[in-house]
Amino acid sequence: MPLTLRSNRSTLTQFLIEERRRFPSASGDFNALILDVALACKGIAKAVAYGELAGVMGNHSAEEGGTVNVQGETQKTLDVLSNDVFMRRTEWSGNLAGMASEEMDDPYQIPKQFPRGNYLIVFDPLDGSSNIDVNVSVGSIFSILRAPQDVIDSGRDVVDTDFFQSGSQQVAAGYALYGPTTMMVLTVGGGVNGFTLDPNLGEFMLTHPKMHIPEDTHEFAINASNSRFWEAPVTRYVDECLAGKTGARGKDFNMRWIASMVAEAHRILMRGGVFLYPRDTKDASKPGRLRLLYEANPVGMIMEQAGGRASTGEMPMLDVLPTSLHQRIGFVFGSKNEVDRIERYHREPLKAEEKNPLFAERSLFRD
Ligand code: FDP
Repeated sequence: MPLTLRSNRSTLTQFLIEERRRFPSASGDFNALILDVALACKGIAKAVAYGELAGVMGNHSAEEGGTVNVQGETQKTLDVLSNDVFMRRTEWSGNLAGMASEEMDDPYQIPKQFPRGNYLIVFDPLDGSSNIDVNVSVGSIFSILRAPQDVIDSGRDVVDTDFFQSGSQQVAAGYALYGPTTMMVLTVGGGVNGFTLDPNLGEFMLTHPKMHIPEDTHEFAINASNSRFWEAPVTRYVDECLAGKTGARGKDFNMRWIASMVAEAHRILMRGGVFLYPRDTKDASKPGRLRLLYEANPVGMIMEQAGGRASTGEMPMLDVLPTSLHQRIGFVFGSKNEVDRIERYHREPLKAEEKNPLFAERSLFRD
């Protein structure tokens, strides 16, 4: 058992206070908000850890209010519970003007009995939750934006368009990962820092200061069962990785797919790699699977702040101007040189044989 009380690591609170000293005019509201989010994540971590013992596994029952969210996805009991924890822990403090979540169709209004503040929070309360029943690591992702000035001045209810800010306007972004240890990874600009939840103290302790993603990698992550729907530049990239030493890349690659984006993001932050959930032709109504506001933007900010990159495949993710609250988008992130390469493949004109992946020189379908 580690002697955590004698450790001289910073707590998340200490870290935030020390950061704030660099901005003497800061009110402290922002730090209070991050600490509320951290408390929400500790609560969700507990619920996830108790699992079946707490009776929180499986699908959310129709009797309790429905089973499908705005995305058309089956809600897990833990999705609904985590969403509730996030709302309850952050709505009361007077720091938020409104919030939006993967699990709610419309923006959530801060109840009248509470004061309204200067920030908006957007979150995915339990990313990777379709895997929760098989005990795979899942997490919560959040993005903090400034509320538009007229929202702050008037105190009016928030509407969808108030959240339509590009990722580059995020004030902070982070995720909690509920894995063998519970971690919180946070950027408030100026780098990325990782905190591990000390179960003895109930505090997030700074264990991974100044996280940095290696620029090169030999690991890629993609759901290969979608390969027949990929666009040619993605097929080209993956085929070259699969060809390994014998192909254009001249080195062997390893593939990973946890199917829990927050866990993949963490792996990439720790040791490099590239993740692709690209735009594809599987479903014309869905230009990508992942959501811009509460998945791609916060993870994108973390990647860029850690020296990696985040892209739609064609352009920097953080430059995209959102057009809807639950907008889906192709998402490529991780080691800088790989993401640059994938963007370059999207820009380069295609050779005839690359236009149809079935006939690509090297394709997953080739005998
Ligand atoms: P989930 O729906 O379980 O929350 O958020 C979308 C996501 O998980 C990502 O975390 C994950 O990478 C992806 O879906 C998994 O998609 P596939 O089922 O296509 O592998």
